[in-house]
Amino acid sequence: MSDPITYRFSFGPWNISEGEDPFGPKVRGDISFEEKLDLYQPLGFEGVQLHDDDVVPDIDDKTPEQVLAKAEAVGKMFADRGLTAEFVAPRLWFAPETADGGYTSNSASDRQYALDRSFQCIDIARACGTKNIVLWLAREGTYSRQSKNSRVAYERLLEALNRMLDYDKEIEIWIEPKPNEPVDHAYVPTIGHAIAMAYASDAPERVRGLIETAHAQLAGLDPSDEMAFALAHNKLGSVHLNDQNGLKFDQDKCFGANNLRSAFDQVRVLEEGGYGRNGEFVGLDVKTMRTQRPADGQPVVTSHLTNSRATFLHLVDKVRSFDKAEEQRLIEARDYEALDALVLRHLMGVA
Ligand code: XLS
Ligand code: MG
Repeated sequence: MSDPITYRFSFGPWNISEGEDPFGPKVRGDISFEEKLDLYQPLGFEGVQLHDDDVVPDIDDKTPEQVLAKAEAVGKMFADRGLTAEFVAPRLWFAPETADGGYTSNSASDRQYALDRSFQCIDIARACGTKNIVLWLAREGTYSRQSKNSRVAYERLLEALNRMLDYDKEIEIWIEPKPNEPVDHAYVPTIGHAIAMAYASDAPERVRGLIETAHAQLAGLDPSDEMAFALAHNKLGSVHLNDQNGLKFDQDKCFGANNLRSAFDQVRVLEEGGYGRNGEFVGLDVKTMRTQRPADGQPVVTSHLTNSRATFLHLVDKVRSFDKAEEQRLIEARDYEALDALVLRHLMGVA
């Protein structure tokens, strides 16, 4: 028996929010990037998930030298606080050049912008201390099927992947699939698509996936099976644990808040699959409710982060303390009703 895994946790600065949504403005006070970084360790987190412009704000208005200098300074801020940059993702959905997508845009100059921005993101990642690049392919898809040739789009995505892999031979790229939002249909909706892209690339060993619970649920899939599929291919770069109440907008609810059984299933697959043994982070991608007020004396809400982390750890205990002999007996007896009830009773803490 190998030693139990000690899990390390990460979140992104966007997970501490001021409550703005498409229907209303901020409801909580502003907080700077630096102040957010100060919160990580006390909350029990050591990994920082990043977008390129979280590291270097106003990136498009800066010279390459200014961009690098800023990224190095931010790397120092992490080191000073005992933090690790987990990954950097190019934000290819904000600039006017990405209105029609980045790598799959119909405009050649916009596709070039996306590639240049991705190369710059790689430089930023290296300068602030990580070799991991996440591609959440936000606008790589369509609102109207006739607007793009999807076969060509897949070729363009693969070419972009290969250009990045060639630009820096040490980076890893983790594709974060999501089926919709902001587009109607995205080109890489599931981990199966992402892993197919990895194998088709010029460096399959350097392309993996990042699975977000809610994204799998939005695709109508079981997040734990998606994670198991990636683990079986040794391609689970990271996870974004959260939850989702049905087929709605991407809610980023607290882990386990909507479906505790599904959260247990995910933790079980991760724990039993050895996730974390190679330094992988347990990443969260959770938002607090807009209604939530900060605790007394605090400028921001962080309880959604600590609650999600605590739920994960409680579920690790539940996985470790599950009656494996009884599980095996019920599997052999093909009594899956009893097996299901065993899980529920275990989660409820009743005999
Ligand atoms: C959005 C994504 C995003 C990524 C990072 O739905 O989850 O937050 O994790 O770009
Ligand atoms: Mg995410």
